[in-house]
Amino acid sequence: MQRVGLYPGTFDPITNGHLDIIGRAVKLVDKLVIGVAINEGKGPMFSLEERVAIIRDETAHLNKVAEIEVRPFKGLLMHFAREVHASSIIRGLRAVADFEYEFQMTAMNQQLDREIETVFLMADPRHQAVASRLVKEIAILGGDISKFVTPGVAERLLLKVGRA
Ligand code: COD
Repeated sequence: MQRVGLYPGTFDPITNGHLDIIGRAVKLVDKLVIGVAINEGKGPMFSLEERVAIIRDETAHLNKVAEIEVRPFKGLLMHFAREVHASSIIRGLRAVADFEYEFQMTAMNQQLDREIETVFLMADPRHQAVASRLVKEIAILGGDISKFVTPGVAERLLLKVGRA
């Protein structure tokens, strides 16, 4: 049976930290679904369509390792996980600060569906501090974002904040 993993997130925009997790996750599953949450509450800078398109571009080369599908979703994560037949949910852990949030979310999700395991991959030390929110702030304030995102993402981000 095909092992399907689901990597959900807001990805506003996708960073080198997210891409590192994706690059490692594709080695663990036959198919990786990257679930892009609408997450209007977070007031995303990039529209859902833009975030999906960026991720498709940035992960196309990984399709040779495992099948990758980038899909938007709204509503409950566990409903979406069932819809895509995921047996695991992949999350990245950066620091202790992530732990409490992730722990609570996983505990709640497990109450909703005990068949689906959440798997945590530790952030690579090189990307441990990278967060979409901070990358956007640096871009807006005129800093160099080239260490945190790919050249393709940097170009779109600088365009978005009027620096290109
Ligand atoms: N290195 C490694 N991992 C990283 C890095 C980095 N530098 N940056 C981020 N990550 C990880 C995050 O820890 C996370 O695991 C993942 O990448 C995605 O991160 P984000 O910030 O893009 O996405 P989130 O955390 O905002 O996503 C939250 C969800 C959309 C998954 C969540 O809100 C959700 O499930 N929403 C659906 C509604 C629902 O089901 N609610 C009930 C929950 S109990």
